[in-house]
Amino acid sequence: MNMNKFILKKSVRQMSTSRRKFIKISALGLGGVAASTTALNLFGTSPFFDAVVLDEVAKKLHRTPTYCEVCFWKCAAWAYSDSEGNIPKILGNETDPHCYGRLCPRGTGGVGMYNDTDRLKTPLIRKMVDGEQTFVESSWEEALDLVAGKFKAVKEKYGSESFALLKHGSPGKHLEHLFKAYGSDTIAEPAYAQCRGAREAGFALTFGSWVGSPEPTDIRDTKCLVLIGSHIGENMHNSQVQEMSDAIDNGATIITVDPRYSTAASKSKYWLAIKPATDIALMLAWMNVIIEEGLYDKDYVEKYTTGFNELKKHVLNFSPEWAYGITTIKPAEIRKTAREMANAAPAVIIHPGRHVAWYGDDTQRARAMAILNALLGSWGRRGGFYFKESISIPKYPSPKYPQPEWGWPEIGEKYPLAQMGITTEVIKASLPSEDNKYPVKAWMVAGTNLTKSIPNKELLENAMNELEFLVVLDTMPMDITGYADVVLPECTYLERFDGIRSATNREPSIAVRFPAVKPKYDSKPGWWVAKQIGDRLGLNEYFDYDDYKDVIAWQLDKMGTSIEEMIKIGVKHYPRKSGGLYLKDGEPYNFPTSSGKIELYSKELKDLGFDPLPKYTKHPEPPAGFYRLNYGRAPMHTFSRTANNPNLNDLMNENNLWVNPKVARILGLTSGSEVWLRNQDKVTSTFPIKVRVTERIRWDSVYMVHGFGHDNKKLSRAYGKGINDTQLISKVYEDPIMGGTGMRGNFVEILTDNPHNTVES
Ligand SMILES: Nc1nc2c(c(=O)[nH]1)N[C@H]1C(S)=C(S)[C@@H](COP(=O)(O)OP(=O)(O)OC[C@H]3O[C@@H](n4cnc5c(=O)[nH]c(N)nc54)[C@H](O)[C@@H]3O)O[C@H]1N2
Ligand SMILES: Nc1nc2c(c(=O)[nH]1)N[C@H]1C(S)=C(S)[C@@H](COP(=O)(O)OP(=O)(O)OC[C@H]3O[C@@H](n4cnc5c(=O)[nH]c(N)nc54)[C@H](O)[C@@H]3O)O[C@H]1N2
Ligand code: SF4
Ligand SMILES: [Mo]
Repeated sequence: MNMNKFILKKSVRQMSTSRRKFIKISALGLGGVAASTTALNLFGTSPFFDAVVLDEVAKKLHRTPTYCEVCFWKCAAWAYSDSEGNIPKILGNETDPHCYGRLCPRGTGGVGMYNDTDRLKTPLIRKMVDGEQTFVESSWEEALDLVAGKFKAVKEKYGSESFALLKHGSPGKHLEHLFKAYGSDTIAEPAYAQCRGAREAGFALTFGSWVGSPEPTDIRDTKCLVLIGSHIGENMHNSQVQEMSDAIDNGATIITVDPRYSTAASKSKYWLAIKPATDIALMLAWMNVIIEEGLYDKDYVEKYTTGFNELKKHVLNFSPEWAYGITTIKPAEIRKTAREMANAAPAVIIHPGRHVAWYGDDTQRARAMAILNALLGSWGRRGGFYFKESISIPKYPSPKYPQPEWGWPEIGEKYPLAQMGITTEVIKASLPSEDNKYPVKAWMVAGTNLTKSIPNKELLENAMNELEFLVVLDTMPMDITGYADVVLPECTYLERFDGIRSATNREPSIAVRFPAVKPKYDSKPGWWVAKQIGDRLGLNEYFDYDDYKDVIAWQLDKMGTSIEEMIKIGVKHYPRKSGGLYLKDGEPYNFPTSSGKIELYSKELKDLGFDPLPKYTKHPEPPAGFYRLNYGRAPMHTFSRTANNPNLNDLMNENNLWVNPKVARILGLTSGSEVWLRNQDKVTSTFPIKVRVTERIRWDSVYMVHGFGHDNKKLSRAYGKGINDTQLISKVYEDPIMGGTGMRGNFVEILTDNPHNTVES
């Protein structure tokens, strides 16, 4: 035992001396590329999503209930498999409120995750071979023994708290259980500080509750949907896109505020091509009009809100004329759109957005959105926001977790209203320094490709260099795996059991994920990996089952159903228990804020030294010769995770740089020209990108789809295709309220000559 410990510590040290050369192994051969012809007519009358059409072939196949893992909307689906282990089709579950029986193009193409021959196939261990660091294939036994040994070593040397879990998606849940049992609550995910954290903080401050996922937006019944930088239609969150399509058919007014002519903008009555980073000014002017013209919902404001007088005073001078100078939106347009919203009220939605880590004042921007909704009385009203409900999944018996001495809340203590771990703070805590009270020494990374999802690559790489141990659990040889000491191959969602999905929606429902096929290669489910490590750490009591199926069976039984029933239905609905979907006329209602009211004026923010009412702050603008780097989603891809998916890569295999014709003329660019980008901190893109000249982007910005420009040659389809926006996001604007990392204040110049041909300083 002691000997073992000594060897472990020694190898930990050896690891840390020659750290951490990014391992690129030459590409494997191209796998069979499956074709997919999903209709992408997003808002048209013909089916824009894959409809539930069971052809003769599918009828002969075996169907298994699952929920999709291509993004985090988690649509319930049926995987159709044959006896040879092929999955010819995945279709939406008709009774599922997340998808209404139709998957988006990514969900349909999800089978590409299973078929991708570039997948991780066996555990890999970083070793020195002929003086070179390389990955050597290993057995699960060897890899898990090594990983468990590191868990023990870190615990003995520093305490369990020093082992961090950075995770996203389904595997994260299983590993979170392992980490908590082991004594570490040092846990974070990019879906908070890099995504929706600021929105949750802003809405919680105002209404007392998170927006959550799916957003409880009553889009199907709305009369007016206001999208502020939320590009539903390219952002393919399924039921939202379908409900928006229905709302358009029913004559709802769409108002889109976006510096880019998005798909949503093209379906809108009003497209407000706002100057980037000025949205708070627009919203203050809208409040000004709504209050000055008496268009707000007086009964609702009187009954349910507090701080109206302060708000009224605050917005008095923020006229549309004032906002015009800031936003470039004409005063008449501001007035007209404010009146449209008020006309539709309370069936109006100022959509809270989702990825809101933009400029650092993001919680305040979310507050402005929340306040507008409150003025129009849309929260708890038909066509506005409904009161969501879910059913809780019974907890499988397991001992109490030990209490760690510190964890994510302490690491993020600088940010008083952070409600989840802040990835970037965990990363900073991994840099050794005298005054680091919370030293992080090792990471497990599961289901998140940090090198693409976390801004400030230098910080990330420095932190990874300092780690004593880094283990990555992934399905694909993504960039992040190149930094690992041990890589563990997870099987895809189509090959495993996972936790029961409880939907927070108009009514509660659950969905299950059962394996449709056996795991390919030597890959294993995340639950199994967690249990194997747990057992090696003597935490057997926390993993008191042989198969995760037993856990699910136990939980389903407690919920009045069974594996047998769920195999047949996939989704089960439960009645609401919390009351109506909407407020009844004049119904007394206690909002879960400290005052019991919707807080237009936030005393909580005031007490913490922040602005109690949102105000506009000017943000830096691109210097001459530079353009603001804007990014977003494409309907057929999810972040970086689908770039190599054979089906989805077929639909789009690289990103383009949207450039306004004015800029193209000045720089002599035409559509298809290859350019490189260099940002304000002299970071140059590794790869080039093809230009797309289009009026759809303002002249002060350029735009690209996030998730391309992969560095790892093992991704045979995605390697070197397009530019990685994250690489160019070296400047981060921190949200002082909740620790979000604003990423939209980076500026790039466009290089027409290959900068990598010349000697760079
Ligand atoms: N520059 C920039 N940065 C961003 C964003 C942006 O738009 N631009 N968006 C932000 C937002 S909104 C979010 S939510 C985050 C998302 O950030 P991430 O969750 O990190 O997103 P992905 O790039 O999809 O990385 C997911 C990883 O999970 C792996 N994976 C997929 N399925 C499985 C599985 O079943 N098991 C395991 N173990 N691994 C799996 C994939 O191969 C991939 O490596 O990024 C944020 N960061
Ligand atoms: N197909 C697909 N769909 C997805 C995802 C995916 O990867 N692929 N990811 C999902 C996830 S996790 C998230 S968080 C959501 C994110 O999706 P959303 O929350 O809808 O959008 P964002 O990525 O924040 O914003 C992108 C839009 O903001 C605009 N924009 C940029 N700067 C400004 C500005 O200063 N003001 C305004 N008003 N607009 C601006 C851009 O032009 C672009 O149209 O998408 C989800 N849906
Ligand atoms: S929205 Fe699309 S990718 Fe996301 S879970 Fe649903 S089908 Fe899958
Ligand atoms: Mo996100």
